[in-house]
Amino acid sequence: MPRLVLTAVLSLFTLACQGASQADPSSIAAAEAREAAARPSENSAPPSSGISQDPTIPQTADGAFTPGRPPTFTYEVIAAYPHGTEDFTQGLFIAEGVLYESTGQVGRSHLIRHSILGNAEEVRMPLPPHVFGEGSVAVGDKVISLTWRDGVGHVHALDTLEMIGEFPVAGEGWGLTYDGTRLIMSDGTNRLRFLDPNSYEEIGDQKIFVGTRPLPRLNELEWIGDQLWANIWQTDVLARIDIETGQVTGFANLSGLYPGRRQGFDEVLNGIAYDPKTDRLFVTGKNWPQLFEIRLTLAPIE
Ligand SMILES: [Ca+2]
Repeated sequence: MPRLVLTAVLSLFTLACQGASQADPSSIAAAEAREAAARPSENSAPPSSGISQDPTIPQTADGAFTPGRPPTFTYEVIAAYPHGTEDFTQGLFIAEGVLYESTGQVGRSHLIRHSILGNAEEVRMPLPPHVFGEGSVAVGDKVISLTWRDGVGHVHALDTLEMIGEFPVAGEGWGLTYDGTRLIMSDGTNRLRFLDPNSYEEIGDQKIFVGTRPLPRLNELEWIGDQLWANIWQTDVLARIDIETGQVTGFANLSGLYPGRRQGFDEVLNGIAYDPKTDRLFVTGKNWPQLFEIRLTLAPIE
């Protein structure tokens, strides 16, 4: 099958999802109340043991997604690169063709410039030893990074990765990406916040649903074309999101990508980086031994 450029796939998805149910405000409110009561917390015990699929994702017993629901992408591995098993991946992005990563855990959090694509020297810049690093993204000549529960975001120079500023963050910080106009951040719920890319102040938000059902645990983020892609914490599933409507417009199940047997619940898929200039897509997970270049293709619709 010829390679499908992601931007072309976007339009196919739009057509395929026209039959998806629309959100009803009353059912959304009830579902959100249930979700708030059961809100998980990243980096703590998972809601269930093992690596499982998110129960909010419509799925039949044989793993196929329910007809009429958002369609799925299949994946193909293009290349595999080494990834540090000490690196608790919280952010992954590409700037000027170079791959960057931010990692978590107190005392082990770093901002990393990777050499694995062969176009840069590796730099590992420690974050302050007391913080728990989270998502990150480049905006111009700066890198913006979040912390989990430290109430602060950091600004770094892209060329040196040195910290040059900070800003307050309300609540928890999880994933971060940039759509060219706004920073988009997740906090573990189904609510995404928009931040001004210069002042880092909140300028809006959007709640994410599959039909009428909230999709919580949104984690690392990536802006691809005109859609948002998100990891879903504690799953190997990516969600594609129309940020203007808040609706999920597709899923990519990357189960099977992790090489071998996982050691613990922390080792989940997290980290999406896309280079629009080369149409290359990279993913990895927390403490995964490998980072993958993959290609996503829209699965045939039954
Ligand atoms: Ca990303």
